[in-house]
Amino acid sequence: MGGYQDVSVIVAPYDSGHRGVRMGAGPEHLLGGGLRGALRERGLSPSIETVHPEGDPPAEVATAFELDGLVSERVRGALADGRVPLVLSGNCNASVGTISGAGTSSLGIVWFDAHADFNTPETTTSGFTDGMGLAVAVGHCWRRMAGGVPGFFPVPEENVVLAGVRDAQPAEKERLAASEVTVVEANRIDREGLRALAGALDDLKAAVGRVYVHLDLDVLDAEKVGRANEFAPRGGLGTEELLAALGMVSGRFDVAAAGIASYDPTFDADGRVLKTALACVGALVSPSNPAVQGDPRERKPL
Ligand SMILES: [Mn+2]
Repeated sequence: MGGYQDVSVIVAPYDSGHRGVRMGAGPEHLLGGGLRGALRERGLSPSIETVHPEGDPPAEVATAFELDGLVSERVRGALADGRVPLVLSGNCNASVGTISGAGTSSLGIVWFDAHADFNTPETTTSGFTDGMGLAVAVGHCWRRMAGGVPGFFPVPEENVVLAGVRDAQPAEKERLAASEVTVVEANRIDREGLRALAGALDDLKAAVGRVYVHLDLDVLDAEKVGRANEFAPRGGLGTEELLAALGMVSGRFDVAAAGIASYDPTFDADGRVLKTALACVGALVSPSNPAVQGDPRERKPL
């Protein structure tokens, strides 16, 4: 992250329009569980601001886009103040607000997720708006709603790297294959290690210098690390692997903004996901983090 002075933590503690419920409890659990301390240890003095939608009663789609608008304004304000925005949200679709606030011109997206979040209203079988976040970001659906988010403009498909996926639905796979999104599936990382991701990032680097980093915590291996939410499928990245991957991103790009989403503390009774998430924050906001640079995989040519 080049040139920033500090961090603005922007908190959107909602899941499907409901405050503090399920994954909506994640942001405040991260804050209460040591996120401030993790940032202060790095010499940062984070500002923390929580956004609240006013739409009443809450409605999944309307509230998601209302939150996007609020997040966009806070992100833009943070960047204007020379602070890098770190958005903690229940749902991944808050990323639409984050990229809007960061400005999508020459912005790449590096999206870590077990799921593709690439459904549209016409392909979803769950009806869960959260499964459409990346599709919205590249302009594939909910265009009028996204158009109401201040600063929104779709990110070109070719400027997106989706990593760690292992549970895409058939329709999503078809839509991804037909798109220019670069997918680095979890099973490919299993086989080839992080060099699969390195190649994708190098290609992205030829197109953009700044990225939004999206971290759905269910990209983590539910057995080896911990279960981030009820939707986490088998397999996934280990803690060191994810930290190394984030280091590869922050080593190549100016991280314009970052987001952490989909953390339901109910599934993390022993706090292992929390611990990993805090380490990830360090890797994202501090490229000199020795935990990242000291990883032997980072010293090998990838
Ligand atoms: Mn997701």
